[in-house]
Amino acid sequence: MKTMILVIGANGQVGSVLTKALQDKYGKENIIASDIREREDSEGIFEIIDATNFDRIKEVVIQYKVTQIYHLAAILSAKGEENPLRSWDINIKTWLNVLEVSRIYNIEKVFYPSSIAVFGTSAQRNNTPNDAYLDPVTVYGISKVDGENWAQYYHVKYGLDIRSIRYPGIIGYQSLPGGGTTDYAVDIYHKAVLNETFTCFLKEDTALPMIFIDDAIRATLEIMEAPIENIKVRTSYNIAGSSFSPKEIASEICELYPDFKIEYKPDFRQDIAENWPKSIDDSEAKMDWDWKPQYDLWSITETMISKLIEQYK
Ligand code: AKB
Repeated sequence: MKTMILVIGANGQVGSVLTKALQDKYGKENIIASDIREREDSEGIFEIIDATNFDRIKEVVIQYKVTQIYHLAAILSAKGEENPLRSWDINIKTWLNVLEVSRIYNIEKVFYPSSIAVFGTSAQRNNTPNDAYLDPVTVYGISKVDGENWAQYYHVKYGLDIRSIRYPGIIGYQSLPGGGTTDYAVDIYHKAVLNETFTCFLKEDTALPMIFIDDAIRATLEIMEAPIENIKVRTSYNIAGSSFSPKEIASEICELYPDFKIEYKPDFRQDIAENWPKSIDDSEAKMDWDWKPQYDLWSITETMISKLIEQYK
């Protein structure tokens, strides 16, 4: 059957870059980007979908004879704490709608993004293993643990081929993330290029797992292309890029911008970060589908700065 891919949440930090990567790989005519509103610069097929509406997802799946769904819509960790019940409702309802549509219309493959936010107070914080005990401290984290378990349930009970990655904080230049705890690691580069002082909402030595957008997108495409027998974890796979603190990013930025200034004003996001891993053990992803990151802190910094200089010209 012809591959037709529906991307839900195509306007977000991952969705926008992933949609382009899928268009390059499968052809623009085979990718349906969707979100609650259309982006001015969107190219190719676009459909408005509010993923809390089951019938709307169903309509698009039938209209385009969709064979794969990437479900990227979610409210992230920091934003989610503003209205926990609403965040829960959106994160879980949209996912259950996607799972049900996929079951009923025999979708071949589904992608579900999980997060390092699934880990909480009980997991070891250095080199956190894939199968650590999960007791998250944010509503976003709770919804991702739940989402992973629903993925496994639909796989075991209905044979749905759902593949999932626990993304670290994603650093990219194409769009600004919204509402995450790791977002400072994107904003900091914008401030550096604009020659502005950066006020960081985390303490200087708060290390978190991060990944460059190119690695995150490549990991997503690779797990989705891996032979089915290689996918042994049906909740979600840890993947690691590189781990670092605000102070470490600032010191790399100073190599390129010696006058760069950072000040620290930790807020409620510090508590979230303190319950997340400092670094991640991704040996299962490496073993099962050959995952390998390519970017370290220095290559992320060089690429972010040169791309942002272009953008701000
Ligand atoms: C967030 O900070 O909430 C996200 C994530 C780690 O999933 N970037």
